[in-house]
Amino acid sequence: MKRRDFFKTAALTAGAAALGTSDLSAGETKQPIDNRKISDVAFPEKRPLITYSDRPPLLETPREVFTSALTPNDQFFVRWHMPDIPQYIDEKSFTINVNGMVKNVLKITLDQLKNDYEQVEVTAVLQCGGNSRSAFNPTAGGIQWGNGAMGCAHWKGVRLRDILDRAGLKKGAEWLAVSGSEKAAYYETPNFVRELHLDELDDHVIIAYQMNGEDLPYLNGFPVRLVIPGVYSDSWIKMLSNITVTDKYKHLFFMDHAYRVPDNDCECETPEKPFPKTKPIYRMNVKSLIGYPVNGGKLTHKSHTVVRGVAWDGGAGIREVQISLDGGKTWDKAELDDGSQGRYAYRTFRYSFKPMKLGKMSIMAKAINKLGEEQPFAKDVKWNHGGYKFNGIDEVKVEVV
Ligand SMILES: Nc1nc2c(c(=O)[nH]1)N[C@H]1C(S)=C(S)[C@@H](COP(=O)(O)O)O[C@H]1N2
Ligand SMILES: [Mo]
Repeated sequence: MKRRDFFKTAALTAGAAALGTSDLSAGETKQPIDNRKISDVAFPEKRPLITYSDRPPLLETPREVFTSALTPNDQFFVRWHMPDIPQYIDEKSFTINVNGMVKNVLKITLDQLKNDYEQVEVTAVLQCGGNSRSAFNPTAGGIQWGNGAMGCAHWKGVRLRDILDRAGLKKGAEWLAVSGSEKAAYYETPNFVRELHLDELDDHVIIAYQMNGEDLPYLNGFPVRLVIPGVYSDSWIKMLSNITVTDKYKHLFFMDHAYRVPDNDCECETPEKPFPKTKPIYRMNVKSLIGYPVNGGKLTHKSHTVVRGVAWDGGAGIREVQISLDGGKTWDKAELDDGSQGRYAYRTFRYSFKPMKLGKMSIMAKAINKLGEEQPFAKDVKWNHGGYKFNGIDEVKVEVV
């Protein structure tokens, strides 16, 4: 399909699916809502996914996809803030504009990006800070994501650092304001602009034009997006068209009001007593997800069963994944893949066992990273008003038949 026809088709085919409501009991954080219905219809370049809205497109990846180290592009989740995404991107005239406190203002075409700079690659997890938000009780504001507002891809592009070097930063330059090609729907609505401190940028931050060896899907930010390995994806700007270098943090709406947690040790608060000071969510905490079996799945009595899933963190790397078949009383080590995808990628795990007892059973997974940080039980995850950074121990309930 031509990119030009994109939204015409999308509007015709994608109806927002009705979603189940939360079944949490009062006062506890529990497992995120799982097993939501997959939409009957698909967006262009996507298979049918869990659909929260079609304008803007909000699509979640179902659990069973998380058995593999890379998430396929056509099943990769989608999140946009603004309903008005450009309907057409002209690859010949598209430019990334670098301006503000630079010696050379740049307008980088896609051809220049692919030919005039060193090309680099990284495998990295992209996870929304609100992933698994539906676990919070009382309900935290925002999209009530299950566990699939995340994915892992192999990205190819150019170091942001190399581009800034080419532009030449002026003395006093400290911040970058980055934005995509979409516009706010009404002029009172703030545009989606993110700010990054220059000290935060390491050599792993890239402007990517390829995802898993292909052009980025339109909904994942064609033609280029920012990739910030180890960090929640709110600043992984899609359809990246503008980078403005400044000397000051500008207190923009989406920086001051979204993607922040309480600035205390537990990063927690209560609805009655919000913590007054907040900080950006930034680096991802340690987490894992079981991809097989899924909730409600059936296992065959006494047959060889392999639990599979993925684990990740903010770049320290995964040391261990443990499995519990008795509700978290005892734990046993899972086998990990060789880690060759690097410290920002999913680490896949496997655990073999034979279910010897008929009836319902629980399977839990807990990841521990190389800093010794581990996932808490879901009920022990502390509440924050934005519903960010849920990383409770994962659990699926299955039946042995
Ligand atoms: N241009 C643009 N980039 C954006 C956003 C957006 O609304 N517009 N949303 C951000 C957020 S909050 C998330 S979770 C990720 C989602 O990336 P995906 O749609 O490729 O999964 O994009 C980020 N980059
Ligand atoms: Mo997000």
